[in-house]
Amino acid sequence: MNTPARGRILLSITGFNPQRWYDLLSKERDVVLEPAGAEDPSIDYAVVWKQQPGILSRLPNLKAIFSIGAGVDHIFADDQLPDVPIVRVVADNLTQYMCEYVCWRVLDHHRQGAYYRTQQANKVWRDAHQPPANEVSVGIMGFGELGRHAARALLALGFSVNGWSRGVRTMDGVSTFHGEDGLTPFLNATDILVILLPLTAATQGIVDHSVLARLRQDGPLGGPCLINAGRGRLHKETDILRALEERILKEASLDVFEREPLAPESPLWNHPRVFITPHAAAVSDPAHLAAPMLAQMDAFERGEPLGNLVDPEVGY
Ligand code: NDP
Ligand code: OXD
Repeated sequence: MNTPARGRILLSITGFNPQRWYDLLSKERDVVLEPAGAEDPSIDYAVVWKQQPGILSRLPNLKAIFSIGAGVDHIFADDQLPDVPIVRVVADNLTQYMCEYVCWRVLDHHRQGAYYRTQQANKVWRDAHQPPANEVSVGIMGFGELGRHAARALLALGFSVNGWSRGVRTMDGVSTFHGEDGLTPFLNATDILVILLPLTAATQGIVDHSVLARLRQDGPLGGPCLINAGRGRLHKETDILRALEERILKEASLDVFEREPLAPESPLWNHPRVFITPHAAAVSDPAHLAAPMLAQMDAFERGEPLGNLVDPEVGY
């Protein structure tokens, strides 16, 4: 019996060098690196990060689109998408990175990292009041794959944890809230706000001044803190700066920005109470992600359903 040929892949990546993805995917399948492959009827799958708009709709036999990341806003930015399933990354390796980032930033705000860094620069020897973790509430806005894993790690560290999602989600030991009605009580009960939402039409710009103003102002840290590891266009940078100046926001850790890379003239760079990383909270490492992606294609060709599918109606 003849084994059917394995479907070919178009690799369409902008913003970074696709070579490592190419090398690993092409160990098992024929891979065409964009801009080659346009309109190629032999392409079955597209593996993408910020693909050129319109390119996917020109592939006549495309069967599925695979995002290189957990987020898929970069795919939906293309308004000519073909009607094929979109698979996103859900992987232990990526989840672990995000867990580490969230715990690192929460602990830094909790243990007064900014305060001690300033003191060190000035050779000052003075300890700050340190509340215990269980008096500090971390609120995770976006209680999905990444948010829920981060919640478990934060619970293990002893923090109080709140979660906010679109639909009803529950987790032992976590106070959960959902939807528009749940937002204010969630924010009012939060000292450290962690953003792990997807960027969609419903969430764009959601982290504005009014959200920051609703965070718990009389909590044990002397003011609320913000951590955004979701997407930059979820927040408004002018509102974050205003909230910092007004002291309704004590500190911020930002991994994502409205425009990336963050412009050199942004006042966020030099703000003493802002900690910046360059969209590096949980990087997609092909050494860990290419093999499961190829395995999904194999399973699909055996007639099994694709996993980790995105709902195009809601955009995540
Ligand atoms: P999931 O889809 O698993 O979770 C998304 C969560 O957000 C769900 O709880 C969902 O609610 C909630 N949500 C979505 N829309 C709304 C809304 N309108 N109102 C309230 N809640 C909403 O995604 P992941 O956890 O895997 O990833 C989250 C995001 O993290 C990605 O989309 C990406 O943007 C970002 N990311 C950033 C990285 C970085 O390096 N900085 C790396 C990886 C991801 P419900 O549970 O009800 O569906
Ligand atoms: C992702 C990212 O979405 O790295 O995975 O931002």
